[in-house]
Order: sequence, then structure tokens, then C-alpha cells
Amino acid sequence: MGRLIIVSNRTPGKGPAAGGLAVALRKTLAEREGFWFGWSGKLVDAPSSEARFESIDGLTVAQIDLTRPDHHAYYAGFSNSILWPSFHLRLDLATIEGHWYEGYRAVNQQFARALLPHLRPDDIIWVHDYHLIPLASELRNLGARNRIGFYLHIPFPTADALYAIPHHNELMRDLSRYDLVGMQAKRDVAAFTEFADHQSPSSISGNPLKSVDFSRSETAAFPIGSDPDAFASLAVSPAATKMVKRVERTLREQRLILGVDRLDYSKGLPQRVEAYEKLLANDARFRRVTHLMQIAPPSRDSIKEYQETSDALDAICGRVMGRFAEPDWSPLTYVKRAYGQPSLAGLYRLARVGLVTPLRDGMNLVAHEFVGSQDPANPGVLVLSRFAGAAEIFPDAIMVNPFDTDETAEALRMALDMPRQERIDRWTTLMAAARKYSVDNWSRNFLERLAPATTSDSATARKTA
Ligand code: ADQ
Repeated sequence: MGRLIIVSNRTPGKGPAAGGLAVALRKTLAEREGFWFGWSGKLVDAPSSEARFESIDGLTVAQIDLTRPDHHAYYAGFSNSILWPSFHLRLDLATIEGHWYEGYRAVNQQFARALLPHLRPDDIIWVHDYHLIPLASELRNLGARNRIGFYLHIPFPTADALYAIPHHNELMRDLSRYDLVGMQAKRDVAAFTEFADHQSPSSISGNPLKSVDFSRSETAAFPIGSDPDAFASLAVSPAATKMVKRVERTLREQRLILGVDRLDYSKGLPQRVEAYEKLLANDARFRRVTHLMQIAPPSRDSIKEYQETSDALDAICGRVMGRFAEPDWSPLTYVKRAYGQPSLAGLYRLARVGLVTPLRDGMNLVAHEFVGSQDPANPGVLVLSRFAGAAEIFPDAIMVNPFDTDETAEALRMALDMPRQERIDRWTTLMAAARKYSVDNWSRNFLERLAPATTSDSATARKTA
């Protein structure tokens, strides 16, 4: 069985892994030989061309350092000010500085040069996310002939949003150099296929661009998930119970509506609070008996658009407080910090409503984690954006258009009024879907498709056949 090399922008750090994804990939790596390759988090004037290997909590990690200017162009620049907003259809929030592409390309070349000397011919390489689209091209230019797969964690854009990205044709050519391109949802594969079938009309000079040949690359949807049964156990763990007790003391009889997100404009946070404001304005019966808790730790806060989202959220939370708070009742709590998974699991279980309303999202793991954490005898209700990849997995959630705050307010009303039996029926179907699309199945399915003969399951199957 070939080794597995996972490549992502950052490698997992010491201590308990923060996200389900890191836990799942760690588990995959623990089952076979290989290592995880990525940026160390260090910025230096003259990075070594050699990767540093170390063992972190039993996981072999190889890291390189970057220069500050390269990192800026690659990370805050091309990746997060061009690709992220464009792929989320927010061209209004993109900063198109074409020169960032050079830094983006340079960092991908640096990754490839540092990785190549450590590759064996039968290694399987699994590259993660939009920061590293050119990596297969760069490795292949240096002579690598390995099976290389790519997984896009964010949505694939519509063709015209893609055309707005500088060098989009080169990026698509880069994608065609992977053996397998995995996406979150059928919607993404459809958008990709539309691009592949009707490629770039013409260049500035009016000459048709040479179209990209995708015939050697396979593209398919591999929806990511969480470990719902692990969340079910976590939600009743001592650490979760401690958090639940703390919050229950302040909530008393109020029903909790919970949002948990990175502070990002794609998550629809101001619209969500506005929907809650409409719920309170439209129906006085929900005042004093409901409470919205939004947990949203800052992310990418060196980027202006993220600071603006944070300001917008501050403003609307302040407005709702000013409009509805009373000396002995506050309608919402807004917490700008990260919590460990046990605390989150406890809060998910305590919540009557999980409010997951991104404007656009690759998948949204919070939806999966919320479902996993519920009490089967008295579950909460998932209110879910139809523009999250999760909408394809969880059709039994209450589905909303997050741009339509009247509709979201109505969905909140329905969720808060929903009888217990209907909550149980809906949750039972949601939990079955969360189990079917677990993160373990996701990584197994992707690797099985990327390198059918080399995964442990198929090897065992062949031996026992
Ligand atoms: P994200 O945009 O980060 O991920 P999401 O899928 O919701 O979005 O994952 C967030 C993760 O961070 C969850 O595991 C959640 O528990 C955790 N988290 C959020 N807020 C937290 C807090 N306050 N404290 C601690 N942990 C918190 C990108 C894509 C998604 C895609 C994932 C995985 O944008 O669409 O689902 O990758 O592929």
C-alpha cells in the first residue's frame, strides 16, 4: 500500500485537534504510512528549501517557512481576497490585485520543490483547498508521476464569477492536472461541468483561449461530514455538562437559538440577527422567552472586509439590544471567541434551534455537529440555508433563503413552535444522513476513488475474497 501524503496550507498543531477535519485526517494517516505537509506558520527572511520533519502527537509533519511578502500575496492576497470571495460569489468584496498571483504561484512552487525529494513513486498525494490549486502542476513540472487528488472545501463558482479571477484559465488547467478533483456538493460539480463544457469565450485580444483538456482528470462530489456519534458522546461529557449548567443558570426558562461560526462574511451573520429582530418585532410572545447566542471568533482579521463584517455584526447586535432588552432580560449574547468541541457539543444539545444560515458555504460542519449533539428524546431543530452544501444532505431541516430575513424569521417561529414528535421525526432523518455522510466515510470514499488498489479496505477485501 502506497504512503499517503496530505498537503494543506497549515499542518495540525500540538494538543487536541480543533476541527473534525483534522481529527479525521489524522485518523486516516494513523492507519497507513505517510505524513502531513504544509506551512509552519513561521515567516522568515530566507526560508530553507528543505522541509523540517517532526513528530507531533504521533503524527509525522513536514513543514516549510515562507517569506512575509510571499505569504501576504499567497494567503491574505490571492487566496483570501480573490479566490475566497469569488468562489463564494462575493465579487463586490474581492480585491483584484493581479500581481498577487505571482506570490501565490511562487508559494505553490516552493511547496512542490520542498515536497518532491521526499516522494516515493507509489505515494498517494491528497491536496486540500483553494490555496494549493497549482500544486499538482508544479509537482508534475518537476517530474512527479504520482496519483494526486485535490479536494475543494469551498463552493465552486459560477462561470462568470470564475471569469473575474485573474489567470482563471491557468487555474483550471492546474485543476486538470489532478487525477481526481473532489467537491462538496452536486451543485459544485454542475458548476464545474458547465465551465468545462463552455470554456472561456475569448481573451482581451479577441483570440479564443486554448481550452483546457479535462479528459485525464475525474471530478465528483464527496460531501464532507463530522463524526456525529462522537458529538453525541461529547454532548453529555463532563466538560459539556459543565458548560450547559453555566448557561442554563442564566437562561432559566428561555429557549436558546444558537449560531456558531467563524466571523466571515459568507456566514450571513448580520442577516441572521436581523431575522431574529423581525421574529421579536412580529410576535411579542417570543420576547423574554427566547435568547439568541451567536458564537463567532474573529478570523482573517487583517483583511478589511472581515473587520467590516465584524463592525456590521456589532452594530446590529447593539441595535437589537437597544430595541428589545429590558433590565431583567437580554435578547442575545454575542461571544467573539473559540470554544473546545465539548463545550460546543453541550451548547448544541442545549439549543432548541441551530441557526445555520450562511449566504454560501461549501458544506458547513456546524450543521452536522448540531445534529450529532441532539438529545434523541427531545431534539432541537435545524434551520439551514439552502445555499450551504449541507442543504443537499439535510433536506429535512427547515430550509431558508438567508437573504430573505422575513423567511428566516418565519422559520425561527416554526422551529420554536414545533411539537416534540415532529422534532423527533425530523431529527431521526437528519441523524441518519449525518451518519451516512460521516467524515470517515468521506475520506475513505475519496481515497478509494483516488487510488482504488491501495486503500486498506480494498486491500483487505482482495485478500479475503
Ligand atoms: P469553515 O468555513 O471554517 O470551513 P465550517 O464547515 O462550519 O466552516 O467549519 C467550522 C468548524 O470550526 C466547525 O468544526 C466548528 O465546530 C468550528 N468552529 C466554529 N466556530 C467555533 C468556535 N467559536 N469555537 C470553536 N470551534 C468553532 C470550510 C468551508 C466549509 C466546509 C469546511 C470543511 O468553508 O463550507 O464545511 O471547510 O470542508
